[in-house]
Amino acid sequence: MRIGIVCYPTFGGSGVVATELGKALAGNGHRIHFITYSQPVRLDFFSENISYHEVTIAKYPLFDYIPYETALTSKLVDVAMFEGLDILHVHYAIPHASVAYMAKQILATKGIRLPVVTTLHGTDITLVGKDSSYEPVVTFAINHSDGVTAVSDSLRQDTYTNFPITKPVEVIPNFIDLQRFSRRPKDHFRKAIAPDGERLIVHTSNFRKVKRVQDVVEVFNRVRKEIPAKLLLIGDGPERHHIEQLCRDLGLCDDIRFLGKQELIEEVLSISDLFIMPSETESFGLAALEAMACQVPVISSNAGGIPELNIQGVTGYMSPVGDVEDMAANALRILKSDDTLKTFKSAALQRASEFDIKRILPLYEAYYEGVISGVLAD
Ligand code: GMT
Repeated sequence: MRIGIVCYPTFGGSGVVATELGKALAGNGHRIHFITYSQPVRLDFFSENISYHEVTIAKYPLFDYIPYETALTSKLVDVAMFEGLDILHVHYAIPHASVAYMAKQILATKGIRLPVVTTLHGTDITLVGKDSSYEPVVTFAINHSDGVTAVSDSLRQDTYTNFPITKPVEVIPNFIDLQRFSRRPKDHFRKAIAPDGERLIVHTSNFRKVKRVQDVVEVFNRVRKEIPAKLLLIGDGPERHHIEQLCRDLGLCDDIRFLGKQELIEEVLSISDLFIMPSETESFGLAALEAMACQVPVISSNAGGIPELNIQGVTGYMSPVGDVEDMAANALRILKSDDTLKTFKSAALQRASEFDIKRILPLYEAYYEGVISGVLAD
């Protein structure tokens, strides 16, 4: 198939899923065209089956706001016509689903059919999308996509709750490349960070409010009072300044490292003992899946789709959002004994293997085929 992929090219979960999916599809012989405003961060290798089309935007003094949607629509029309796309897959509803609809209508006037699949990722439904400033467009665009997928059953339910959706929503979960995300021997790295054998706790996110990074620090503070431990915070975002201040206020600066955005995240996960994800909402929790694939058990909230990944008492523990006391008690249950930690580590990997990209890729391929053949069309 000749497949166009539109996504945010950043470190965000939806961009990572879109890029990894495109790479895997290319590996299976499909011809992939990424259409984004900059090169996706995970598009880090050359393949004869992958092309990257940059959306360039002509600036004009009249524009206080750059009309990105118009430029993206024009680019989609151009790529679809020139490359003969069979299907267009857009990730994150805003603004990609409505842009895709517009491109599809323009192509229809030229006698070209371009089926569109929209994948809902999370905050496009649970947070931003349901705001009245976006809702009518998001509803229309979802209802007029030829196929709609959500990354968890929880997100599927949220979609029906938050929007008057008439389209069937297919659940295709996030996935993991177990070749890349596997525990590697990195003892020298571990010794440098935890020289006295301290337990290593890790959190990765975009440091937005919804991630509740302050809870990570509060949990760590309680754990550290009981056992020697260090915390690694990976990523960057609007809340980082407040979190740094909290670490200072709690006197934790010597035991917490802010590592910023990391491309080789699997290397940090390889030396970690516990991952904390206390999110307010989380449609799936790709960051937790990446940790589990590297044999890192997960202490999380029970928000959104997390219970579809993290198994209570097996791969980690879940607590109500904001319950840092319970999260800390659960973290200590796992970390206090080497044997318990070992059992949780191996269960985490076993669970992650169920989301192996080799299992999920055929689901997308079959779904595309259904959409192209018209089986799933209105
Ligand atoms: O929250 C993020 O990290 C970014 C966000 C996105 O759409 O870029 O991630 C969402 O999509 C991921 C991939 O499908 C999911 O694994 C995340 O759970 C989801 N984030 C939220 O729902 C908050």
